[in-house]
Amino acid sequence: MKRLIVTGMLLSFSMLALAADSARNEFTGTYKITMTQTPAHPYALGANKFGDLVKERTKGRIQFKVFTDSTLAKGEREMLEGLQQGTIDIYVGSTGPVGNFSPSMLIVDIPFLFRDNDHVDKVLDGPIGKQLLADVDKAGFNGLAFWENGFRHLSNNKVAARTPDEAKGLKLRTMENKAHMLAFKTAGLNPTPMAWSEVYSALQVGVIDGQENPIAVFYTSKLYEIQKYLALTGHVYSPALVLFSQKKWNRIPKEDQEIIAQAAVEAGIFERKLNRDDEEKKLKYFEDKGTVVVRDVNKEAWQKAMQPAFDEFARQFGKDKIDAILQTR
Ligand code: EAX
Repeated sequence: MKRLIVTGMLLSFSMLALAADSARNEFTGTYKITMTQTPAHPYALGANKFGDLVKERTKGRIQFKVFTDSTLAKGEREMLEGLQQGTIDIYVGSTGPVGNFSPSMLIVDIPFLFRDNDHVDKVLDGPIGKQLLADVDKAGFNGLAFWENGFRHLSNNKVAARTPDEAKGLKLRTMENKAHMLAFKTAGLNPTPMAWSEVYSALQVGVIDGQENPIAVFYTSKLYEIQKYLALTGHVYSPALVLFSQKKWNRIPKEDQEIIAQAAVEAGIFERKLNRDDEEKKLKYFEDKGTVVVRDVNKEAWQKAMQPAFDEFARQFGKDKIDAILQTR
């Protein structure tokens, strides 16, 4: 009798396991990746790669569709709100507005925090980056990987902007990021937050004088057509994130979650490399198109002018956290 019960239990256990197994292998899903950037931007090329890897490794059961140019939402804040509500599946975008949802993330957007790409990779791929990614959980996001937007430079139609003094009073579009806004305000500019999809036309009609973004964005969004000066300030490094809506994520079987998470990291290595390639070639291209690339920027002057903002956020986050980033080698 006892043996019968045990055999019966074993049988039903293995049947359960079998059922779970087949449910896993039958799981299908199509998810939309949304972004503000164009199909030529490394975000989009990285997202295509991400989708290819997932499709291949799930034998087509899980597929992604990429929606560029803010087609699913007006800006990155709206995309993040959509993730929380479950109306947007996947976000590929900057960390810029993420600090408004997951407060610890704001630390990466402090000006003059990262020295170079190598420093960036060590921090974001190390324990500090892992913790920041884990923290976004509380905001209703599932953080998959850090990609990159890049070091940001200042463009405008009025002055070379070698120093903040020269750029005084410029009406500058920024992201909805407290650290960026305070940094430009303390440096004497007039920061104006705005969704990316509105920036090109706002520059065209002169509602704003300038904007700040990495070289890849200046290139793929053709800002050289409408901006006279591009000053290579490199005032802040702008990471990018791949975030999944938790509402959607939680319905995906664990094995598939692992495939997706791994693919996001691999596609990120590809995306960062693309983003960093050919910067000098792109700068030459801007010059050919008539934009003055200001290479002799007085970086120390910019850093000094933004120091009060740095100190303010260093106080907020704690010296130990800032030092842990600065001292990463
Ligand atoms: O995430 O809004 C911006 O300036 C960002 O750099 C852009 O959307 C890329």
